[in-house]
Amino acid sequence: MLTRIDHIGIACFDLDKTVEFYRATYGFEVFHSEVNEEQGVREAMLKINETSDGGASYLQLLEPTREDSTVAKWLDRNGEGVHHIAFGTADVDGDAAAIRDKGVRVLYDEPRTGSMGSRITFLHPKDCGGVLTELVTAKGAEGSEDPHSH
Ligand code: MC0
Repeated sequence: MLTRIDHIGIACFDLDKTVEFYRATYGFEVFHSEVNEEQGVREAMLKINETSDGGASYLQLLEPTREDSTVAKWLDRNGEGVHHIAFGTADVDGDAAAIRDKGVRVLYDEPRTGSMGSRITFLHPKDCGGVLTELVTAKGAEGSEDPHSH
């Protein structure tokens, strides 16, 4: 079950500059940052709020680390802006399988590693009304994000 907006991914050319914009304009601080070599991104997670399923919602600022990364390609075409939306679930495998059964292309056979050790997969934007959509299970949250337990 998808129980929160886990994050909104925002692509930018200069991560440090963008982090400073979000800090100076809104007062959001960096909660976590990392490089994900597999995805070709350097990212900063800005925690916005905790959610009733025991998780949290973030803004995820993304800067490409190499020219052949998906985010570099997207920036080249579109410029900076909202790149994807991610829904949080306690069961990324089960939800991805159920969504695949509905005819939506799930991009990975097995979830890969996302921010903060999460397990992630993506749905093809062409099957989701033009929105690149990610499913996320936070590290250690498998089976624990029960929206009825709070
Ligand atoms: C591409 N398209 C998008 C899009 N990216 N539409 C909406 N939002 C996006 N972000 C559209 C293109 O405009 C194009 O439409 C069509 O999809 C094919 O795009 P393409 O770039 O020519 O083709 P592909 O197949 O090389 O790549 C598209 C695909 C790729 C979605 C498969 O970007 C992908 O694998 N994305 C998932 C991984 C990812 O994005 N990682 C970065 C975030 P037209 O109409 O021109 O045909 S990593 C992350 O977020 C992590 C670390 C985390 O959350 O923890």
